[in-house]
Amino acid sequence: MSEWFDETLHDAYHQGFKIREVLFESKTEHQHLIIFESGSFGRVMALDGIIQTTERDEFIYHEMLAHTPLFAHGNAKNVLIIGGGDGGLLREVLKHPEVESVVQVEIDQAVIDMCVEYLPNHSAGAYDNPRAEIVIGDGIDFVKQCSRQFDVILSDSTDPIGPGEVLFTSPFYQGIQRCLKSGGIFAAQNGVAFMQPDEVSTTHKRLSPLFADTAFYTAAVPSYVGGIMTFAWASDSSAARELDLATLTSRFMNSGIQTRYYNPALHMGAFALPQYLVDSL
Ligand code: AG3
Repeated sequence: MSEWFDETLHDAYHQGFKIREVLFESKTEHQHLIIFESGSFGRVMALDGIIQTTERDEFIYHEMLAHTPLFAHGNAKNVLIIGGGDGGLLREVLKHPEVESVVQVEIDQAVIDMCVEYLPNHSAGAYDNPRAEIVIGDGIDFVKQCSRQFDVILSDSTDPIGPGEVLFTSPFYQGIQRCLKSGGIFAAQNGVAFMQPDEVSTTHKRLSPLFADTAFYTAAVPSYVGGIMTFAWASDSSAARELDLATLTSRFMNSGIQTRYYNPALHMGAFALPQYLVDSL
């Protein structure tokens, strides 16, 4: 008899993964955590019944969330990551030689520990990198109180349900604004547009009073079902977002960073939105 993992993100539509073996399952201090071997996507990690990351397609999401803002910025020395306990985003950020320090604020120590153990290729040693500093705490408290400012801030949160909900609110975005250096860039996972259509319009409404430049870019991540995943983008200037292909290409080539999804042409194209999203802004 085989067991299936049925994702509970949407009310009347779901995706299922065959479970070959449960590697870890527990109720942590903050949420239900499961890591299992699937028949199709390699190892899979879910929180509160919602797929967070899979071995097979994580590169798409983590490369796009890290490299799009980092290459657009061009000289990010200090980076802040909110969430991202599986370590995949930290791994990609640390590939940038110009990055001197990364602070990662993750609410759930158990997610970090269990992903290091059962999804070791996600962090790939990143948590031992001397440029990384891990803070266990709630991202909203951190951005409200922090005395440091960052060149790039990345929100690698869960969906706006449970512990992740506050990371989509105006008070959180106000905290981001106070922690972002002038010319800095904020990027955040913002849901699958076709399935969670209100997320784009709500985030746009909340970010646009605070930042001169608010935009969205997209990538198709198979395990986030329903079409394109959106990433929110905010900055006090549109200069970084409007860079030309030649500049991005020379930054990418000079970095020596190897990618499997991201490249400069895709970076530029990712900001082109389908008309139903343009109309929803
Ligand atoms: N990022 C989670 C994205 C959740 C998406 N779910 C959805 N809308 N289908 C967190 C983990 C990746 N590091």
